[in-house]
Parts: sequence; structure tokens; C-alpha cells
Amino acid sequence: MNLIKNDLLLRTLRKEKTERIPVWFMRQAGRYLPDYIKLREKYSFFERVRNPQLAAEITVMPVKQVGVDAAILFSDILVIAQALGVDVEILEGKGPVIADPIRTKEQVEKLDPANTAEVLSYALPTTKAVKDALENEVPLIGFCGSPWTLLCYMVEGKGSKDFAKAKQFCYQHPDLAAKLLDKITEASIIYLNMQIQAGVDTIQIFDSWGGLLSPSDYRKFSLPYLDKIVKAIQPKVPVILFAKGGWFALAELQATGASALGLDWTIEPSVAKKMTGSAVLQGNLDPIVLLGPAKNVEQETITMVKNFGVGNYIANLGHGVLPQTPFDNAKTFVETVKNFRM
Ligand code: 1CP
Repeated sequence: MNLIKNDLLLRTLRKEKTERIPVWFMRQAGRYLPDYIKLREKYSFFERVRNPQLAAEITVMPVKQVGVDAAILFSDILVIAQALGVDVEILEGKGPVIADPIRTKEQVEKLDPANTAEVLSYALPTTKAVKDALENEVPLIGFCGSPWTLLCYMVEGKGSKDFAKAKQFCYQHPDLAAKLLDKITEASIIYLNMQIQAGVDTIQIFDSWGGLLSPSDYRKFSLPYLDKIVKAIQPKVPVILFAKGGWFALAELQATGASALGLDWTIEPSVAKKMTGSAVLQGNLDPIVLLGPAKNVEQETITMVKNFGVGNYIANLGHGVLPQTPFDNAKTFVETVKNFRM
């Protein structure tokens, strides 16, 4: 085991004391980075993901250029759909598209988690290439989507404001939905174990569409599957659970035993603390603040870190950084956190 020089994130996840607050941000590896946008002209999205050297180069960019305290593997949550045998394309400006969405019993039965290690075999050389490129400077975060969020894309076939078709499928065929969620869970655990074997230091699970469910439906369609993944992974590396819009489930997400809970910007730090006691919290600046004037970025970031305080806290945005974010504002966000002392 090589020691990581800047291990602020890992120490915070273990609830140890740190000199300052660690900072990284969701979707930091791509999108708004000028050097990434240049690469996009030459290679398709999944070419970038499956080529270890390219994926490593993109993963390290925000560490070198923006100064974040952790790297996150360059990939996408949709690779789990591919592992199960579904064709997924990522179209420029449109996001994920599945030509043949999952809607029937026959389709669900055909999905096979047993092929995961083979379909996603590039994850091993890629993760190793990333670890080499990082030279033990900062920890590497591996990730997957939550089974519920994956179901949303696999049934809807594309991004959506309300994922009405995906939710309708769950209400009409709850048993089939449970089967699909089980298969996604199984593939996700295999994939996360591959990432851990190749050297990731921690895992974040993105339940990006968790907030579309009512609390009781969340307990049906999301929480049990997250719980299963946390129970399988948390004994090996710390798990961060991020459920966008899922503030109502914070106590239940904490009860899974995950090391940290991600927050979006719709919850006050004091309220999140009240709901979770001494949990490690991560978040939660509105990513749209980074589109505004630099002075406001600085002020809002200071207010955020003051309210969370140093200790048991990881600074982040409340959701992914937007593609139109000025590079300098991303940097101001990171530097403001790094310079902050209580
Ligand atoms: O930091 C990083 O960028 C690391 C790599 C990463 C991660 C963690 C990508 C690359 N995607 C993701 C996760 C991801 N993908 C999530 C969870 C996080 C979140 O909620 O933002 C989700 C919901 C997706 C699905 C997805 N893939 C979308 C969103 C579509 C929608 O419904 O709003 C999009 C646009 C993609 C494509 C994609 N994935 C990643 C990038 C950089 C892109 C954009 C395509 C490109 O730049 O070429």
C-alpha cells in the first residue's frame, strides 16, 4: 500500500481531525475543462472511457489544473446498463440515449449481471493507469449510480425531468421493477469490487434521481438496493452516498452504515446536522452559483464552509458542475475552501 500525500478526504471519511476542509466536486473531470473539450473533438465518449491512457489523462486534469483534493474516475454511471447487455450511446449535448429501453418481462429476464467483469474489463487497466498518473498525490474516488437511478435511464431510455415512464413501470410492474433493481445491484457490486481491486480509495454512489420518489417509494425502490451495496462495499473502502433531493431519507441513508452523506443545496447545513448527528456530510453549493460573479462565488463558498465547519465535512457542490462554468470560478471555489480556517 502506497501512502497518499494529501489524504485529507480519507482522514475526514474516517472522522479524523484535519488541518483544513477537503474539497472536490461532482463531475469535475470533463465538461467545463478546455483541455477536455479539445479531446472531445477527436474521440467519442465511450472511446475516452475505455482507453486507459485517455481516461487517466482526463481524471487527473482537475487535480493538476483546479487543485482539488481528490480525483474521480472518468467514466459514466451508464456503463452498468452496458454490463447488463443494453446498448447505450452518449450524444453530444443530449446525454445518454438507449434505443431499446427496458419495458417488458422478456427484456428484464435477458439482462445478465454475469457478464459484468468481461464487459467492463477495461476498468482494471484504466484504474491502474489513473493511480499511476496520480503518483499518490490525492486519493481516487470510484463510483457507480444507484440502482434506482440506473433503472430511470434504462426504462425511460434517456434523461428526463420527471422520468414518468420509469416511475409508471415501477407502479404497474413492481415485481418486475424489483427484478431489474436486483440485477443492477448485482452488476454494480461486481463493478465496484473491480474498481477496489484496481486501487480506488473510496466509492461514491450517485442516486441522482432519488428525489423524484416519495419517502415511501424511496423505501421501496431505492433504499434497500443502496443498503445492499453499502453492506458489500463499506467493509472494504469508505462509501459516500449522494441522493439528490433525498434529504427526507438522510437518517435512513445514514443507517446503511455509509461513511458520508452527500447533500444538495436545498437543505441548510444546520438541518442536515440535526438529522444526522455526527455523520460526515458532503456538499452543497448550488452549481449555478459558479456561473455568477467571482465575488459571489467566494462569498457563498465562505458562508457554506462556515455553516458546516471544519471536521466531519467535505466541501463539494450540491450536484455536478455545469458545462458552461467558467474555469476561473471553479478554481475560486476550490481555493476559497482551501484558504478557509475557522
Ligand atoms: O467528474 C466527472 O465528470 C467524472 C465522470 C462522470 C461521472 C461521475 C461522468 C462523465 N458522468 C458521471 C456520473 C453521471 N452520469 C451521473 C451522476 C452524477 C450526476 O447526477 O450528475 C449521471 C446522472 C449521469 C448520466 C449522464 N451522462 C448525463 C446526465 C443526463 C441527464 O439526465 O441529465 C450526461 C450528460 C452524461 C454524459 C457524460 N458523462 C460524463 C461526461 C463528462 C458527460 C458529458 C459528455 C461529454 O462531455 O462528452
